[in-house]
Amino acid sequence: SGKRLRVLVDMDGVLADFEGGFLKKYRARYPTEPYVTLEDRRGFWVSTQYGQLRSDLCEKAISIWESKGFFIDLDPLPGGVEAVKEMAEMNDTDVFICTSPIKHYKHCPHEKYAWVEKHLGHDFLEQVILTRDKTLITGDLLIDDKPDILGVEPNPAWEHILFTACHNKHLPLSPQRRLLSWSDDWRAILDSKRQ
Ligand code: DGP
Repeated sequence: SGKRLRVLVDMDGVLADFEGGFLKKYRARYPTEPYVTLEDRRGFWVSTQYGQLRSDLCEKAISIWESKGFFIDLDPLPGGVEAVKEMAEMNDTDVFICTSPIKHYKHCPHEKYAWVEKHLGHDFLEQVILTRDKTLITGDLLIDDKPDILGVEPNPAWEHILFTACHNKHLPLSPQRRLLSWSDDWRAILDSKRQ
């Protein structure tokens, strides 16, 4: 017993397959241009790696996630929607989806809400937090695939659990605890934070 547990769950790369969706649409739109396989992905920023491949590919990469339909069309990652639903049903547990919209705001914020409604249901819209600075949000856990989550708050309330993704799986010395996938023991990680 004791106080309630608050879990913050990231969206892109944790619940929604941003990397797979990006590569599929990039290859469809630019079929003759070079690309980076998911096996060869390194570093969080897709545009940075594409820019290193050839400088003009940076803006071509950006054009993909700035397009209408990109975020709503993302497939759920295996087990994520089911895990979040189960978490939300647990005693003394509050779960929020904590996601940073891209600054090209024409489609992304709308489609993020639409994705949550489509995959988790209308009532789950109550749990959505859109912020560009996750350090401001208080919680016990933040499950996120970004290795470095920085912002204006130097000491965030949450413990960052690094969710494994194609771009971070080779990092040798991540200071964070990891969740390898939604088949990994996320229930034990939640239990470890309960009073
Ligand atoms: P989050 O996963 O909540 O930290 O949000 C990060 C967003 O940025 C997510 O939609 C993925 C997206 N993203 C990935 N690579 C790049 C990039 O190179 N540039 C920009 N602007 N956004 C990127």
